[in-house]
Amino acid sequence: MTTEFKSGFVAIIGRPNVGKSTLLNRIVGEKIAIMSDKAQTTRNKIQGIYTTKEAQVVFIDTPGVHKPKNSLGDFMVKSAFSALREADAVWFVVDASKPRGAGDNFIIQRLKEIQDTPIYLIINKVDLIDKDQLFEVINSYQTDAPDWAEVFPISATEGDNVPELLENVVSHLKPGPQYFDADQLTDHPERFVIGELIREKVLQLTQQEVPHSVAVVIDNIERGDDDRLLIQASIIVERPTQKNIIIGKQGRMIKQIGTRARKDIEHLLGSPVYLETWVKVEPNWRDRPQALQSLGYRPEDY
Ligand SMILES: Nc1nc2c(ncn2[C@@H]2O[C@H](COP(=O)(O)OP(=O)(O)OP(=O)(O)O)[C@@H](O)[C@H]2O)c(=O)[nH]1
Ligand SMILES: [Mg+2]
Repeated sequence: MTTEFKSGFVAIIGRPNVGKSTLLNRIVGEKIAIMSDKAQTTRNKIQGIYTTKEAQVVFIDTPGVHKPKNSLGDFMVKSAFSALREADAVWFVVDASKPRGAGDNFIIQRLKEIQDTPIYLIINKVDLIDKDQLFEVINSYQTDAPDWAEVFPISATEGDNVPELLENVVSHLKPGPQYFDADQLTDHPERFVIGELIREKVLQLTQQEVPHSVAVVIDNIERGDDDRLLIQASIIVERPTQKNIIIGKQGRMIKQIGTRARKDIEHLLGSPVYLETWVKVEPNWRDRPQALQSLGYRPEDY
């Protein structure tokens, strides 16, 4: 007897920095969504595709829900909530090492409006707490909350309980089509992932407002004579002072960003890469609709 193929969409939502993208990457087994210890790392919805012989799950990683301070932030939060509309199940991810806060409650209010879609409570970063604290953490999410379909304590970095979580979600899938090829890991083109990998290095190496003020555009990709891929990218910032920081003393910072990004891009593409970067100032781009549009933050993508 052959069993019918099953599929479905799972939205991953939560405050910034709780580990949503780390969880997505662990499930698909590749870095398709960038990660950092800075809040608001993810800016677009990113689909991560998990395929077996019997089933396909499309996970939708979303930007962390926060109080927007500019049009980019508005875009991010709207994108995050829009994923709920597409979902057959919702994973609400929280950080076990932080108390339930106003940000969690804001999302929970929205989750309470959802009907007929199972909502999982995923308590991430359990590696950071003592085992005997877990009960209290779980308890703190029981009042004034939806009826959780499942509660899963996990560690996205260590992998604890992630296979069990995945198995659980697959077991609840309904019969459905295979939306993507079995070897496809994300809905975004390579060009997007390459730009994100460069932005990840900026996030990891810079502080305060700089990481938030940066966007990356891939201007050109071509195969060189020596079989290396030549990739030309622009790093966009908002102010000349930020440009100086990105370039660094004697160009040391931009060199470090480039070296680290190149390694990741070579891993992604399986090809040697020559990466050329320019830093450009576009004042106030995070509040200019046209700039947002051209940098890939498009409301029609909600
Ligand atoms: N100790 C520990 N750290 C984790 C775990 N999961 C994620 N992190 C760390 O938490 C930080 C944030 O991870 P991300 O995956 O970027 O978080 P996010 O929820 O996608 O954040 P935004 O995109 O800003 O919404 C990174 O420094 C991760 O290494 C975990 O299970 N344990
Ligand atoms: Mg993220």
